[in-house]
Amino acid sequence: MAQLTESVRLEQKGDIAVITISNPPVNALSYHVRQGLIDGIKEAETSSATAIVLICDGRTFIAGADITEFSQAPKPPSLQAGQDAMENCSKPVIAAIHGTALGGGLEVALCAHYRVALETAQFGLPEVKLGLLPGAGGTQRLPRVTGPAKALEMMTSGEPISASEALECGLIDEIVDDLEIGAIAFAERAVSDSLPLLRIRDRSDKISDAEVSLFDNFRKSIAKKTRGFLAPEYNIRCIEAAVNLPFEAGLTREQELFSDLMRGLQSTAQQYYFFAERAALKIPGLPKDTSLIDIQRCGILGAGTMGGGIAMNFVNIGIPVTLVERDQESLNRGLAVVRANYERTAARGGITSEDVENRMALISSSTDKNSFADCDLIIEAVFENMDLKKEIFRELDAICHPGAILASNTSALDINEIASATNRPESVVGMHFFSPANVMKMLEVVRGDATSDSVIATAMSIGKRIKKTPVLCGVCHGFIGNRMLFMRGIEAEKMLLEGATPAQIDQVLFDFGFPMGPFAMMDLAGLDIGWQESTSSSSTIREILCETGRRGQKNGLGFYTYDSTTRAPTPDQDVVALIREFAESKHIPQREITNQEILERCLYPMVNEGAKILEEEIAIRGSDVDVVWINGYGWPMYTGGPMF
Ligand code: 3H9
Repeated sequence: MAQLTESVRLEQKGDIAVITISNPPVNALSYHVRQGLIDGIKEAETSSATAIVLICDGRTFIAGADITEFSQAPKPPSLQAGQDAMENCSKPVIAAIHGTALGGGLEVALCAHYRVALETAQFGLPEVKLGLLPGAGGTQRLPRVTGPAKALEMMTSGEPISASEALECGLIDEIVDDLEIGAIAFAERAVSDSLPLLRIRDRSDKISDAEVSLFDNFRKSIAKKTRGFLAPEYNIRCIEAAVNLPFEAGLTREQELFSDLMRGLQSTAQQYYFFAERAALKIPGLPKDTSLIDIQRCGILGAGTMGGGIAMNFVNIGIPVTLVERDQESLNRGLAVVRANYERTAARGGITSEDVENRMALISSSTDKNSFADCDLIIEAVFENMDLKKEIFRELDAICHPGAILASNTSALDINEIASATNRPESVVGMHFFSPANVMKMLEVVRGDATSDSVIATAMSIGKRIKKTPVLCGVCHGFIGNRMLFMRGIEAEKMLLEGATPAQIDQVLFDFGFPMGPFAMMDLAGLDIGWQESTSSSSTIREILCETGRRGQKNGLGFYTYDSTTRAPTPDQDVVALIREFAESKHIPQREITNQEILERCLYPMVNEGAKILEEEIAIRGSDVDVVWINGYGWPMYTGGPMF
C-alpha cells in the first residue's frame, strides 16, 4: 500500500488498483485529495494493474468541493487535472459510490469510465443551494448522461436522486451489494470483456434532439419558486450551452458563469447560510455526549391546525403520536385535516396511499389527557393564554411519567412561568413550530432557566430528526422571530398612518424577496388573533378593522378584499379610507413615503432588535437569528438574513 497524500492511498487488490480517499467527515475535495487523485491515477496507470477503482472511506463518497476553501486563494492542483487524468486514463476507471456523491464529487465520478453504487447511494449537484453552479464540468457532463430535462431538474433544485433513479437515467451502470467487491468485479469484467473506455464528454446521443422550447418552458415552471435567485438561471444557461456548443466551448461558458456567481453577494450569502444552519446545532457548554431521552411516543395536546401539523412531523418518521383534544368533534375535525393533507400529497405522487394509511394508523386519539401517561415528549399546542397553559402543565406534570419532556408550542409566552406550574421545571422546554407546522422548517427551541442539558439536547436532536431546522433561544417575549416581527409591525403601522398604503408596503417587502408583506401576512394569519370584541377600543388599525367585521383571508375581508374562489387579494379603498380617518383623528400629517424609506423602516428596526437579542444572549450567535428569519418568515436567503 502507498500513502500518496494525507488523505489518499493506493493499493493493488489482485489485478485491480484501488485508490481510496479518506478525508473525514465527508471526503470533500481538499487540495490533498486533488493531489492524491492525480498521483493515484498516474501511479496505477504505470503499475501492473489492469483497471482502477476509486472508492472512499467513511460515511460517504466525495460530497463536493471543500466549501471552506472558497474564501481562500486557490490552492493547486486544480480539480480538472485529476478529472483529466481519470477521463484520459488508458485503463478502465470505475467509481464506487456510497453515501452521497454530491457536487464536485459527482463531477469526479462523471469522469470515470463507469460507475457502480450501493442501493442506498444518492447523487446530486447541489451547488445551486450555495448560489453556484457545478464548476467542474458537471454542467456539461450531466446533460450528456441524463438528457437535458433531467439535468435541468437536478441542477436547479439541487435535490439528489436515488441509486435506482440514477440507474434508470444512465447516471450509474450497476447497483452492487458490497461496494468494494462489486466494484472490483465490475473492473475485472471491464478488462475481460474489453469494455470501451467511455468518456461522457464524447457523448451527444442524449442532447442532440433537445427541443428549443424545453428551456423556456422550464424557466416558466420554476419562476415562482426561484424568484430573486441568480443561480438557477445560470445553471439553465449552462445546460443550454451543453446542448448548443461543443464540449470545450461549453466548459468555457461554465467557467465564465461560475466565476460570475462566485464573485457575487448571493453565493457568499448562501455559503454563509450553509454553515449557519449547521452552527445552530452546536450549543456552547452542552457536552457532545449529553445523554438523550429516548422518544418512543409523542403526545400532542390540541388537534387544531398547529397540533395536527406537529403530529404529522412525528408520524412521518415513524414515531407514534397520541393526539388529545377536549371533545370528540374537534378531534375528528383535526384528524380529518391531517388525512386530507396526506391524501393531497398522495394525489401528487409524494407518498403512496398505503403510506397514508400507515401514517394515520400511527396516530391514536383521545379526549382524555391521561392517555399521555406513556408518552416521552408531550407538546402542548392550545391557544395562547398563560393561565390556561399553567393549568395544563400542572395536569401534565401529574399524568406524565418522570423524565418525560413537557414542551409548549407557545410563540411568545414565558417558558419559566409555564414551568413554575410543574414540579419538574428541568423537563419543561419551548418547541415553537411555525405554521403550517408540517411544511415550515423552522423550530425555535426555547430554553427555560431550569431546562436540563439533556432536555435541550433531546429537543434539538428530535427537531433535526423530524427534518426541522432547530435554533436554540432564551426566554423573552416572542423569542427571536416574533420579537423582531413585532418591531417591523410597529413601524409598518406607523407608516400607514403617515400616508403609505398596505399594498405599497407589502409590495416593497415582496420586491425585497419576502413571500409576502406584513399586511398580507396578518390577513393570512387572521386579524382577530388575540382580539376580543368586549375589550376592543378602536385604538389600532387592526382593532378598527376587526370592529368593522374584517377578519382577514378567512372571511375574504382584511387589509385586502379576497376573491372567494381564487383568494387573490385586491387593494381595498374602504380600508385606505379607514386608515386616513384614523390618522386624521390623531392629527398625523400625511405625506408621500418613498419605497426606500419603507424598506429601511421595515428592516432596520428588525436588525436593531436582532442586535439587542444578541446583547441579551437570547440568541447564541448572529447567524442563528438569520436561520430563524430565513426559515421561519421567508427572509430571502440570497441576502443572508438580517444579521448577515
Ligand atoms: C462544489 O462541489 C463546487 C464544484 O462544483 C466546483 C468545484 C470547482 N465542504 O451536513 P453535515 C462539513 S460545491 C466542507 O452535518 P450530514 C459540515 O460543515 C459543494 N465542509 O452532515 C459539517 O461540519 P461540522 C457541493 C463540508 O451527514 C460536516 O461536514 N456539495 C462540506 O447531515 C458534516 O456535515 C455540497 O453542497 C463541504 N462540501 O450531511 C454538499 N460538506 O461537523 C454539502 C459538509 O464541523 N454537504 N461539510 O459542522 C451536504 O449536503 C451534507 O454535508 C452531506 C452530509 C449530505 C454531505
